[in-house]
Amino acid sequence: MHSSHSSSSSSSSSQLSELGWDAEFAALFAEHAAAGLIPARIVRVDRGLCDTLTANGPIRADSSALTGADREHIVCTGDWAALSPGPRPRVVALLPRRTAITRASSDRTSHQQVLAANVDTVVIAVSLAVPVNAGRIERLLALAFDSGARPVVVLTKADLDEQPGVGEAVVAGLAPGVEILTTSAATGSGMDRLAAVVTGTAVLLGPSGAGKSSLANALLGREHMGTNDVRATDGKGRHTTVHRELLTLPGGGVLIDTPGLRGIGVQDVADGVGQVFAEIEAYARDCAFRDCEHRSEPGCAVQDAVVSGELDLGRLERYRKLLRESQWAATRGDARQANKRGKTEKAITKHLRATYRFRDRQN
Ligand SMILES: Nc1nc2c(ncn2[C@@H]2O[C@H](COP(=O)(O)OP(=O)(O)OP(=O)(O)O)[C@@H](O)[C@H]2O)c(=O)[nH]1
Ligand SMILES: [Mg+2]
Ligand SMILES: [Zn+2]
Repeated sequence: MHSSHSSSSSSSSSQLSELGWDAEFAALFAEHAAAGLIPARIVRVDRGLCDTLTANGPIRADSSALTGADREHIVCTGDWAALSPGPRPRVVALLPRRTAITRASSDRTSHQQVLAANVDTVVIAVSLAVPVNAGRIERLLALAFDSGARPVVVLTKADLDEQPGVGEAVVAGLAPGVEILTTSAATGSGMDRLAAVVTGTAVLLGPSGAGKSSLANALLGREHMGTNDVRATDGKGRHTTVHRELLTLPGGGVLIDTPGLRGIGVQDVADGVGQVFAEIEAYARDCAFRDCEHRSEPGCAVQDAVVSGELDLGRLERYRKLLRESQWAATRGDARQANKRGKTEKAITKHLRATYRFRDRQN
């Protein structure tokens, strides 16, 4: 991106920029740099240790100092960390996350689990070899939108698609305005377009067996991530990938492969839900009552759209369910404290993004 002129640091800074480093992160890192710490991007976390990439290549560092009670601030793949130099590097601090893809933890506590940090694009992998699961796609879209990253739906295994065009049409109805790509890692079709979409940092999300690691390998041009057959009986994967891992792509860009997600709980993502179901919220603006719940109230424009066949009732029900789940999780007593903090961070992130957009326009 930035053409670096010959200075002593030009080669190392261009390597960092290949990992997603930019002027904003550099500014946030200034005090760490002054303290003699080294910027490192987290590749993979393994209990108290993590693999990182730095301007001087890979470094394995001890991150146990940051695995405290505050689970949202546990080091995560995609984070930018400050490492202490020396023979036994330690993660001393994390930079504030520009975005974080977060789900409600599967252990049903109030905690949020960060799946990937500092992500620009969320690639939602959907297999064309099995029936489309509408609710799962909408959930993943809500997480992606709410994080501030840009979602893209990538339909995989086009070579196994028995009804070409049908999956595309169904997904287009679930993801209005979202780019949808059709790919096959087996034949290579659509991979050029996918490579063009993966700029900055992208994360692959989707169920086990969807073909995420196969896409990663195709983009890498080598078999780096293990892949495995799905069970013939139900098309489900075997959870082949068990760690989140960050990969640098030969054509530029950074890709994070993740293990298949079983459940995707949502918490406090009303903004994201509103973006996924934008057409429902647009109808709702014409409801007679401001607090209309779109059930049997008189003058409900949403129910009118269902009656006229413009809006699918199933989609309306999934919208309600997702909003309810998002709000319920966010208002549980033990979650309130965590959310207050989350809200502040979200607000800061949104403010920062607005600032950068503004700055971009000025350039
Ligand atoms: N025919 C065909 N098979 C594919 C394609 N992409 C992936 N597969 C197969 O689907 C199976 C699952 O692919 P993976 O890439 O391991 O799926 P994954 O999403 O990474 O799964 P987890 O790591 O378990 O989350 C493997 O047997 C792949 O060979 C494709 O485009 N066409
Ligand atoms: Mg995998
Ligand atoms: Zn209504």
